[in-house]
Amino acid sequence: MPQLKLSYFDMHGGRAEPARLAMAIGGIAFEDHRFAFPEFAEVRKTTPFGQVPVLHVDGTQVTQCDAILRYVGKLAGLYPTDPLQALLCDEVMYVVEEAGVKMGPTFRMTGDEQKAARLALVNGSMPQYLGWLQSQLLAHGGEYFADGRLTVADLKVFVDVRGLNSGRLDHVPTDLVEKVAPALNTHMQRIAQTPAVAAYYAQFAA
Ligand SMILES: N[C@@H](CCC(=O)N[C@@H](CS)C(=O)NCC(=O)O)C(=O)O
Repeated sequence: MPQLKLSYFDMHGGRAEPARLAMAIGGIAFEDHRFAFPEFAEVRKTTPFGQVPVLHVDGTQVTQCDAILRYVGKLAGLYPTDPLQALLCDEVMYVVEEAGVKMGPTFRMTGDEQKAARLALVNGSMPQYLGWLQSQLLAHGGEYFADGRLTVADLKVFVDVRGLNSGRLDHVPTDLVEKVAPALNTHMQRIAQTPAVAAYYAQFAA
């Protein structure tokens, strides 16, 4: 197994969290390099695009959260080997990532500008992508997004839905998911209760 070091903010969410979960579930040893927000200015000087997450694989640095997630998912046995199931998995991951890209600029806004930008998403693209995710989930049996089992796609959506529900995103109502795609909340709760996921978060409980 390669030496792995994953660098990201010290939070239970965001773009590296699905990869952390995948490695924890798969029992893949890795260095969990977490840093506080004020340290980001220094960390980003060491990354190719001034962005995180980055994964070091035997000392080689790689970027792009979904490429990282797919790679560690393969190591952890959480990425389909069947090409069609892998495609379904990738599709879900890209949809979540695209929604994150739309949300990204609003983190650099404040006040009325942020409110207007976030409400435009809440009333526009967010119900659309959440509704699509829900329909995909239901179309594939309602439990998992692909391969009839837990995959990295489930982890990606789990982290996203938990973030939307958390109240950490000002102007995004905490009941948005429940209103527009309640099956995603049921899915989120089921993933949270998966023994390996529950054990992962239990180790952080004070
Ligand atoms: N395409 C990259 C985007 C990474 C990204 O935007 N990361 C955010 C944190 S979640 C960041 O570093 N933002 C700082 C910036 O873009 O200046 C990926 O998929 O990993």
